[in-house]
Amino acid sequence: MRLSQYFLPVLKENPAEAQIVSHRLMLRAGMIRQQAAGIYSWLPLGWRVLKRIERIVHEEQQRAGHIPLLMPTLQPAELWRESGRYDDYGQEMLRITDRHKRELLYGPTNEEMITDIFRSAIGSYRDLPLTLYHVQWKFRDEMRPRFGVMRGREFLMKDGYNFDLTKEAALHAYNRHLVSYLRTYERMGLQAIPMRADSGPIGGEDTHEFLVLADTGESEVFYDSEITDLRFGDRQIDYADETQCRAVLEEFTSRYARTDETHDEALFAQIPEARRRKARGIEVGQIFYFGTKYSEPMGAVVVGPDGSRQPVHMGSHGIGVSRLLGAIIEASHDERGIIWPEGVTPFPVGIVNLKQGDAATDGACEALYAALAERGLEALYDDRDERAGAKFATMDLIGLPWRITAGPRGLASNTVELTNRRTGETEVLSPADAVERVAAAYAPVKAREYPVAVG
Ligand code: P5A
Repeated sequence: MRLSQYFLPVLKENPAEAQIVSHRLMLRAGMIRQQAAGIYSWLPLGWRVLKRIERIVHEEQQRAGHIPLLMPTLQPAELWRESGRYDDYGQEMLRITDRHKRELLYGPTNEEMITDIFRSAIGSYRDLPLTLYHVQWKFRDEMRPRFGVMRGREFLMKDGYNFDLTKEAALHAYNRHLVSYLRTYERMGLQAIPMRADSGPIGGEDTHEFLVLADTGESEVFYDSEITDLRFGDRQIDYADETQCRAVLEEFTSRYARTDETHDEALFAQIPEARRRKARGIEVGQIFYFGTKYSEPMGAVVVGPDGSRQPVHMGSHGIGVSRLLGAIIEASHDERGIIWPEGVTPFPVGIVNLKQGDAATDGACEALYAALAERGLEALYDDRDERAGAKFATMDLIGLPWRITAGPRGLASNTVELTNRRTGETEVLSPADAVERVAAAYAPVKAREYPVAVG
């Protein structure tokens, strides 16, 4: 992408309405625009990152054997009356009446609708286990939408739902989700810690939230510092293997880690004092097992192996896809701007032309651009007629992990500069070597990809 032809409305001033750094930087980097309280347009740069994140979510869900579909944003009120949640959900639910006076709502979540889809098609235990998921916009009429995409009213969520014959099978689905989420967040450069939580309006006893530690987080958390040493890494997990999935759950949940809703001072006091931590975190996902809470009232039953009809055991599992942009920026920025982890960056590398209009420099930049594209790396090429300082400031603000700077002086000896956004280190290399270095930096990112048709 050539910057002269792109749409990147960066702001020079700090927007007054933004209280936290991620919100400020998303506005300044021209990623989002607020259209109403808690409702945003995703401008081209923000939309690219959103799509990167969504893609990783799809890949990891499908790696775990979960099946994508798409449900609508508007739902009929009747479904929610069947489960009893139409009244329970309260003011957070946006209720709509159509021209025929039919009651609709903008879905805050999809347990009822997926249960309806399931019961319309499945009647035998032979069709289980089944996990369906989608990535779709939700609406919650939050009392206090704030911090940009962190607490929006319209927000993008990945929500998945498992259907199993027994509680044991449904708990395996729970564990499988936990494993897939650990891998998902790490691919985004995040450490998200599973913590015992409260299930709220979704229901059930078993639930974990995934929290990214950050001072600006809305949740208060308590944990054993040892938990922050755990990494999922590149382990190969057989998602069908119950023992393997359970072992990961045990490893990541056996130490004390709870949100304030479930915090227990007496248990916490048993941890050696030096390891006790009280902090704040951003909730980027939550998994639930709620048994037959929806299947029973809604009649989602299957004929079991013994011929009896039984309600299926279910759970639901959510990732805050749009909130993740804010969480990643909170975790990865400096005073000059965003620092994207390589897994989610909108462009892998930027090219800065120090003398636009100089034939040799323009030619070298075009050649770099083409060589990177050949390696599957789409650069953002700053080909505007601007001062070098302004170009560097924009690149630093939007946070691409690598920058190649080309000017007449270096090119005279066939060199360019390659700068790492995180460390600030600059190497002087030939253009060909710079391309090789960038390609090598992205090799591990590409190695983690999983081929999927949807995403
Ligand atoms: C699980 C999937 C559910 O709704 N039903 C379907 C279950 N869980 S949840 O915890 O309530 O939401 C899942 C994740 O969505 C993100 N989230 C939000 N993101 C931005 N703005 C909001 N107002 C908002 N509310 C929830 C969180 O990351 C949450 O973990």
